[in-house]
Amino acid sequence: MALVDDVKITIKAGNGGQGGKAFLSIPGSPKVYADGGDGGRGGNIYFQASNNVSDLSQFRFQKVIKGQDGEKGMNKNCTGKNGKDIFVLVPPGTKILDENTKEVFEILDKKPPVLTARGGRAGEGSHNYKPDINNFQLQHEEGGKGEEKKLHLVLKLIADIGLIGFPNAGKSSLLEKLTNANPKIGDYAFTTLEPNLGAMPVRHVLQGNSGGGKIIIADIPGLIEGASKGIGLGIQFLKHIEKTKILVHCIDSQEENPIKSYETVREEFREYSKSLLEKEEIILLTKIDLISEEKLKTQIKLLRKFKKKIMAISIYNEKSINELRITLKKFTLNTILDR
Ligand SMILES: Nc1nc2c(ncn2[C@@H]2O[C@H](COP(=O)(O)OP(=O)(O)OP(=O)(O)O)[C@@H](O)[C@H]2O)c(=O)[nH]1
Ligand SMILES: [Mg+2]
Repeated sequence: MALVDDVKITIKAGNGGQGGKAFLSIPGSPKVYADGGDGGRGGNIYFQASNNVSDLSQFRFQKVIKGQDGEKGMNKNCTGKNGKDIFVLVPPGTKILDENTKEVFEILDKKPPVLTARGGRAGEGSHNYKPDINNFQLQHEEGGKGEEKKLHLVLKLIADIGLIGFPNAGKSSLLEKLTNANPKIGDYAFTTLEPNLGAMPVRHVLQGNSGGGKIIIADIPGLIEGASKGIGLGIQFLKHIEKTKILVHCIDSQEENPIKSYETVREEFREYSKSLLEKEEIILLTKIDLISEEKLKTQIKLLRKFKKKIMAISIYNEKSINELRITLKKFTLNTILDR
């Protein structure tokens, strides 16, 4: 599924419940007692990070989130129930911009939920007021209105590993092999239009660690010469790999000129940000089932000049995929233990 990383929504916290206006008169007594209870407070809306949510697609169809209203106060001094608070779960790293105040909240892992809209104040019930016996008008209060905000949510993925390279290099096929993702795969350039994310489980590596962990891998659209100037699909999606621990630079092993292919992608990186160039990187020759062993040796020899770790895989060769898996786990283990 394509990744949704930019949405606009409205949130409206619950209104406070109206204060009760009940009164009590005792037969035979001229006295009237006001006994309307207070209303309940309106439900708040919080945002909280969850590792079980991978993007913002839940908001594609749910553009308004409404908090629960507080209940009305009732007679016999009964207070109305508070509206239930809502906790909206978003991926860690989601930034929330309040479109009116321009305030920005960042939702981070292991941090307490962030209150984004406060529920309305509870209305005071008539028991707080002196009853006016003459006209039996009992005072009470309306509940306060819940806060309403227009929010702009942007997700910068916090992926551990980024798959990069020319279109058709086999990036999405590899993501599918390594993770639980089901990206679109096609025998043509620009099959992937939006970044895909997948989680690679690392349970056995983290034995003894509660619950195990997972490595998040991002597969991004292919880059071509001039991408930084908007050619092809552009480079705006590079923001999703800015924070990764390591990049896997995929090169189709059938490439006539793997050096040129490698350098072209690196050149586009340079235009975007230097930090991407400095990031740790593995050069990965893909589709090696389609070439001879000799050709593979030549390709590896050519690419040695970049002084990077070079690996070679075919999605049809389990052994090669397993070796890659082990290497990737080694590179990212510390990140996962931190989470
Ligand atoms: N024989 C063989 N074909 C592969 C291998 N990996 C990928 N392919 C094929 O190569 C083509 C491109 O694969 P994708 O995974 O869509 O490539 P991509 O890099 O994601 O392409 P874009 O999304 O366009 O950038 C598809 O037809 C795949 O079936 C491999 O190891 N061996
Ligand atoms: Mg793809």
